[in-house]
Amino acid sequence: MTKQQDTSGSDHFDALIIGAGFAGLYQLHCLRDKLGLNARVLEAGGGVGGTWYWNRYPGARCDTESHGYCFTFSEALYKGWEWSERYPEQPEIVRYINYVADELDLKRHIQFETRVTSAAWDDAAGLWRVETEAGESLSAQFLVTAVGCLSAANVPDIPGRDSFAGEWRHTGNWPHEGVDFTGKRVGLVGTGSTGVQATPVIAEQAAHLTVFQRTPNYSVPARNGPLTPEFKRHVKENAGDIRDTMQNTLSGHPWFPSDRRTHETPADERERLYQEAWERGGLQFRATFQDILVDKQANEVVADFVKRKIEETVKDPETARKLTNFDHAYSTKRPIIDTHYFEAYNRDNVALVDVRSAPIQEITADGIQTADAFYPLDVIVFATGYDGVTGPLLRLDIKGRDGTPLKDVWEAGPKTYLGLQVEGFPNLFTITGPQSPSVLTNMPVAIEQHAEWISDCIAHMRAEGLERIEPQSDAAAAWGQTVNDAANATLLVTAETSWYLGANVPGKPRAFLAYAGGMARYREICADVAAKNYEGFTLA
Ligand code: N01
Repeated sequence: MTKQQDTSGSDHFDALIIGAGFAGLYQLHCLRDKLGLNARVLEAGGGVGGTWYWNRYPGARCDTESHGYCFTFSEALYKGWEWSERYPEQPEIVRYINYVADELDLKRHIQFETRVTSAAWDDAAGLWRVETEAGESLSAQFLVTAVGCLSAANVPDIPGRDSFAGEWRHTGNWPHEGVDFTGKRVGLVGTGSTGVQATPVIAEQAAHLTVFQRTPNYSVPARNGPLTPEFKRHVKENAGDIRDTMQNTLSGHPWFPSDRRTHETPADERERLYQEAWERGGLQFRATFQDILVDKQANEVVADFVKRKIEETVKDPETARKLTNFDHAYSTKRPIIDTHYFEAYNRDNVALVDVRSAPIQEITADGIQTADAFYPLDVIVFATGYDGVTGPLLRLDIKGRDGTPLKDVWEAGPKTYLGLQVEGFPNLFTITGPQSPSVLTNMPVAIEQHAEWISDCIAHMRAEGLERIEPQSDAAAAWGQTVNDAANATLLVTAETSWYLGANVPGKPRAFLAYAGGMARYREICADVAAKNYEGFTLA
């Protein structure tokens, strides 16, 4: 592709894509190889992988089963890769993403170690002007963010944090060389998906591990293990069916939820079904009955089952009590699966500290001081999550028409149309953006649908000689209502401490961040909008 420049002398592209994870790679393939656009990916990291490039913490593994955690748009690509375990570990996922990038010859159009520091819409020129940390200025007609939903780390601003004499790390920005816990007293703050994965692995190596828990979480055994040759063959022979299932189910996972209702099923039968699901393990546990996220009493049945399992596993009754002192209904925060998390508390070198009843007050040079005790530490691991979904977009410092910052438009929470575009920000597309199914689904499925929709939209614009697209006010407002209605129809909004509601970041507006109506329904809505000549968008 020949190099182009705009009138200000900046390198100019048809499309700039920010991020080289699953989303950025597939978007580049769609725009460059299907539409023939001059496209470039800008990536802050030194390699492909996005969240998996940065999240190298001990125990980092995907919760989606490996045969569903990959691209399905190309059967050859799908069949050309073989996963080794039921849930892929971080290094294997990075190898997979490199396999995709190499097979599709994508790396030559990815600019690594390039952090975008701002992006501003130039209305007169009809293009996006993008600045990088290294001082480079680029421009493009289309700007696509592929920055992931969980890439802006939430490091708690605890007094004294930076006076800690030992090493502290956030799990989302883990050193490539790893952290050696041998002989160390380790403090782990946070018990979400990440803390639950890291706990048993750190416990194996550290002299002592203290887990600081603010909110207890439900978790179900993952039951990871190597894939059998029969299963690998089954996956290759049924690639098409697996893809169909993922595209037509609520969550984008390679299974359909049961259509059973809790209170139409006798109690002993429910217990048997939950026991079977527990033994099978994995996220599919929550799909044993169809009503656990909409019926409070049905949810109490499953919550009680999980609570009993934890109580049976954890030997110390006081620790078990702290681990089951739930403040939310089952699965209303991101459901967790684990490998020997609760068992880790039976080890002599692991202790649980409840920082809800006795909050962390400060970090000193030697450890963590809570309201009722001091814990001497050599290493602190913050598994404290992310400024989810909106955070990665807001830190790009995006300015739309008239220089309006995105953060002003989203002051009271995100406003989008279909989670794909924002009014006042022409030609900006947000892959798995706020108010799309994003974090409620299996990510590669959501990413494929978004990247294809964006690519089809740009193809349509090119074919029709159109240069700009942005949402209409009414359509965006109606979509906001649809998103709220979908969330309010579930128990998801009752989890007061959920990052789905932005509750984990001080000062973040309270708004449900994703479309909860299901991936299959969302796919239909987006297809319908496109079929109706991009209804709700203004194209000029
Ligand atoms: O983060 P989280 P995460 N003092 O926000 C606590 C995805 N993921 O990194 O609940 C003390 O869930 C906080 O407490 P509370 C997945 O979507 C996927 O674990 O706010 N504690 C909570 O316990 C997941 O949901 C995979 O009261 C503080 C924890 O830190 C998302 O990433 C693996 C605190 C944060 O939990 C985020 O998961 C891992 C403070 N000041 C993650 N601030 C796989 O697919 C926060 N906490 C495998």
